[in-house]
Amino acid sequence: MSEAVENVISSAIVKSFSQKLVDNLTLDVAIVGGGPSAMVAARYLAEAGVKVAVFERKLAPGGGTWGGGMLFNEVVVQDSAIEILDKFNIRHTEIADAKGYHTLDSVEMAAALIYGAVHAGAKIFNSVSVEDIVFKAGAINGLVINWTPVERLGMHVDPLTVIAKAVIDGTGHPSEIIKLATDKAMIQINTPSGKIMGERPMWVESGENSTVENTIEYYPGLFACGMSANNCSGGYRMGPIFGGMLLSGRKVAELVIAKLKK
Ligand code: 48F
Repeated sequence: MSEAVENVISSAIVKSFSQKLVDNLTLDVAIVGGGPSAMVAARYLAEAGVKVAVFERKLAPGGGTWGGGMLFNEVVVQDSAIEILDKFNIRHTEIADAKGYHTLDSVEMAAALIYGAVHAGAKIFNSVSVEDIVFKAGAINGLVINWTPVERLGMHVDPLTVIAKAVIDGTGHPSEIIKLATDKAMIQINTPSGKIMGERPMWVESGENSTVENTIEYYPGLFACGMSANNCSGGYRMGPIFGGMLLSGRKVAELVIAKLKK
């Protein structure tokens, strides 16, 4: 090796990352946010042969999974979503006096969801913030992205773009992408008011069901999953129970796959 090993390493990283980014500038599906619902969606989409990438603002994908309930790093999942946990090889223990509900280690869950999505073929771009949508002639065409440190430091640096046939808002409680679409593109979304209805207070059973029900196409080519969907349609919050998130991720993948087939 004539070149210094330091340069071999640097050059390999720059080339390999650049290739990965170039390969993912045109996608079937762009997912914003790397929370639990998004990771499940990414895996199901990738397994169906869909070209999908996730753009996550933070250094570590996983969203609200890591911290469990109030930093006690355990979460709860109910029977209806156990087959998704099993698919990702996430271990769980049924609660002795609450049949149908299981506890599991939130760090194991976050790690397994990320691993499962990546190994199925989804690409994750971490430390990348989505700051806008590409909106042409009334249609959602993709995302406007920039490095999170650029966003955080308020640096005056122009972004790059990613083109996609479908966009999934998996940004959690704030529904950042749908908010951008309603505020800046001034579109009416698929809710009774045509606007984001806003998340309601805690009601576990209702929130768990509505998270899945509210996982819909909000505008042609623009879907929401997880807490973003609940915020859009005015569902209740549910705290550290995650079955609804997992089922929402699977549902949004099914909806997008059906749409892409049309
Ligand atoms: O909120 P989050 O974990 O998404 P989720 O799949 O799951 C919600 C649960 O974690 C929990 C809950 C369950 O009972 O209520 O809160 O709905 O993760 C959302 C991710 O999106 C990222 C953010 O950093 C987080 O990791 N995110 C948000 N806005 C952007 C973004 C953006 N503009 N660009 C990139 N990533």
